[in-house]
Amino acid sequence: MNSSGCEIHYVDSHTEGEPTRVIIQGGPELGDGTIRQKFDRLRKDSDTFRRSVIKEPRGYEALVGALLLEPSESSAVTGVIFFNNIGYLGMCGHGAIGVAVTLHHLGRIELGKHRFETPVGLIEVDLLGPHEAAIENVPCFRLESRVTVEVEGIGKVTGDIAWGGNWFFLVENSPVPLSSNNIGRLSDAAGRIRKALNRDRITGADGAEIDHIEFFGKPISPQANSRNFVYCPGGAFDRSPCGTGTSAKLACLAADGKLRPGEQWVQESIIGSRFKASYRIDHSNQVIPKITGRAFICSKGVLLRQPADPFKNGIEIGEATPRS
Ligand code: PYC
Repeated sequence: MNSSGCEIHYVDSHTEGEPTRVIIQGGPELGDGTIRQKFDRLRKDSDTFRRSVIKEPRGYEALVGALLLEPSESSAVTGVIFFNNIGYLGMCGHGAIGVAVTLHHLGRIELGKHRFETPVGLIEVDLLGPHEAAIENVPCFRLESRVTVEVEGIGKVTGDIAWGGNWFFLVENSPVPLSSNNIGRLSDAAGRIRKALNRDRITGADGAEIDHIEFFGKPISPQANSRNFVYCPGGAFDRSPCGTGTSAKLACLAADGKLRPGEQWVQESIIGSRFKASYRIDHSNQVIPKITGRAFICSKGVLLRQPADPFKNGIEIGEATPRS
């Protein structure tokens, strides 16, 4: 290490507006094993890495990080762990599309089908062009339908609980009009709903926290079936239609018999960008969503963490200024 400290090499992209920072060099040493085991070690022993990459002054709230790692599955071209401003994501749909486009930009993969190993399982990625990829997600399902919760300042809110690679509470009729002028009000409503779910101990399977809230309404584009707003665990909103959120939606549509296998669903985001989505049923009768979207490279470079920098591990808003 010199006065520049450790160097972290990255490529930034956006997938339908939602940013992904792919770490291609300079991540922590996580030993051998599966991506799930490396994920557990990263969370337990090296969380300063996540904070320094995502939080200000090197990152920002909306950014999702993707740490590339050696996969344990021989069929996978890479292992990947996704993380955000407050923690880690089991899977990330927009992020997986961003990783595929980034690997192609770096000359590491050709167009065509590939597999990525994630902490929640293997996903299939079909790189359709330099700026477009389709991901086949892990099996997704609806856990419960029409769950009603009393929310402070809003009243009763009813939604479905579904797994799309992360846990979602899906509210069919948004309590606030779905306009990008209303991001503050939408975020406030979603935050209150998440608080009410926690208060009433309404969870995903095995007591898992429902950390994503998703609102739906009528789309603006005639080419879309629905518009959404997705509130992410750290308080940011998803600029894209959210890959795992769209997967959770497909699981609900399939459970309600409203979308057949192979039929297309176009999900519009709060900023008007779109994912094309469909699903198939696998041999064990599980819903396997496919999400197609575009990603573009925005920048690449090197993050520096100088040893003397009091904010080399990111700024914890609400915490006292660190002293050396
Ligand atoms: O695309 O799955 C997604 C996602 C999750 C959180 C932000 N984006």
